[in-house]
Amino acid sequence: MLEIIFATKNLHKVEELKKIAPKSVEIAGLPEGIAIAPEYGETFLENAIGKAMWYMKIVKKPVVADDSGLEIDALKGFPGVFSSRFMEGEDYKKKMEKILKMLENEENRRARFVCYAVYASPDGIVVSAKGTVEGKISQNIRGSKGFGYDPIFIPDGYEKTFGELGEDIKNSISHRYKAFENLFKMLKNLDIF
Ligand code: ITT
Repeated sequence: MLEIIFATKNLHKVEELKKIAPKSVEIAGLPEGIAIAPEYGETFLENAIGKAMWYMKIVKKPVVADDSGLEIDALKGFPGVFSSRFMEGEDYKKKMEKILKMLENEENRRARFVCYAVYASPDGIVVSAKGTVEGKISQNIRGSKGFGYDPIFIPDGYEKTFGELGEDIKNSISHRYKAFENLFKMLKNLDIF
């Protein structure tokens, strides 16, 4: 059994990955009291590598990290890499209300969640994988399951938001599911577990 630390300060992500990861991998959270990784990259991939390397150097064990976000076509990809930092300190209800306001009268509601997952280990191996889920932004905030922008994102093929659909469906189609499925496949091919 390979133990991998999910190097994130977002506990919702850890809970999701515990359900997504193959049985042969045990996912643990970060120990408490570790300084938060700075996020200054311009792309998801730069940020994901930056987080994985930052935390791996501190815990000195294999880690995975992800950088993820919501890209809205009518807003030219915003909030994208700024999904977490947009209106920092405000709760997600306020952030979602602001986004719905920005999309008022906008017909094009196409959007996607993007996730870059990165594995890094002290022996110098770094592997990355990407996952996306296409969908659209709802007209209002719906549902209270999941986290972040889940209550305004309707994945293609469904009428409900991730906030309404719940974890079983989300974890079988999400950007995070696809990115980590790809990542674990690559790690297996490299005989890492
Ligand atoms: P770490 O950097 O510590 O991992 P974080 O939450 O700041 O935690 P990110 O920088 O990757 O992580 O920001 C991603 C943000 O994008 C996240 O806070 C949500 O607002 C949004 N997001 C990403 N995945 C999401 C998902 O599955 N459902 C809803 N919102 C999501």
